[in-house]
Amino acid sequence: MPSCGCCLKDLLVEKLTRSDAALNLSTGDLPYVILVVGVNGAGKTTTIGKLSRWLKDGDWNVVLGAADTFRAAAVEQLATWADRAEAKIVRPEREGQDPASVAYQTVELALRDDADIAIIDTAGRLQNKKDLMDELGKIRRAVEKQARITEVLLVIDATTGQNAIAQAKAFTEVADVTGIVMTKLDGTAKGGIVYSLQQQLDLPVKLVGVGEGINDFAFFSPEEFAKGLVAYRSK
Ligand SMILES: Nc1nc2c(ncn2[C@@H]2O[C@H](COP(=O)(O)OP(=O)(O)OP(=O)(O)O)[C@@H](O)[C@H]2O)c(=O)[nH]1
Ligand SMILES: [Mg+2]
Repeated sequence: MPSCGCCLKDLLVEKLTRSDAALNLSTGDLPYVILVVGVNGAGKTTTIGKLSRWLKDGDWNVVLGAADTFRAAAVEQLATWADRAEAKIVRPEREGQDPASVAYQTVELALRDDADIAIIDTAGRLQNKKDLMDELGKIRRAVEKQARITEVLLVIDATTGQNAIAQAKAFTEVADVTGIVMTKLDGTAKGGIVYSLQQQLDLPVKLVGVGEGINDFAFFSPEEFAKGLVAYRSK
């Protein structure tokens, strides 16, 4: 392994650069459906808010689906983000409604409204809770009755450490994850796990979260990431 920071950075950039890192928004097969999954508190709802605003600013019409139906507060949190992002939202008709049916209704509204994108928020779930993990399969199947799923984004908190690998493995098995969102990279965590995720699981990191505000996200840049990581290691 080269010892100078500059060579190390270049090597990292080379290893981290992938052709499938962009969001899959060019097939023309509308509406694009994005399913957002992950463990509790990883940053799913916040990421959806940020992404929706960015899409709206790019003139995409977005519908959000509040398929986290267990807590009324979760629906309200998504509704607040929908307001900020000027997106429509499909709410459950009652607390505890089957999340798969909310997902179905979200795609239904997106089709009816000629929306470009439907983004479905899901409840946080631990990867070792079989029932909850199976529920993701049910949500997928409900969506696929009407549309293809374009992206399944797995949101991972950068402070998670090695457990991120176990999370990614388990979610990929049930939900066919297409990309990772690495949140909370604004904190002390430098997200060294990004490298392991890409290498061990062959999953691209697509987005990163760098704060709690609506603009605090970015598309993953191997260059920026490697710079930060190498600077951090050499401190
Ligand atoms: N610093 C920082 N905080 C973040 C980031 N993303 C989310 N958060 C915070 O993390 C906390 C949890 O975020 P949520 O978006 O509610 O996470 P969630 O995955 O939807 O949580 P559940 O629905 O409860 O599973 C909130 O306080 C967010 O403001 C980020 O990139 N940086
Ligand atoms: Mg949430």
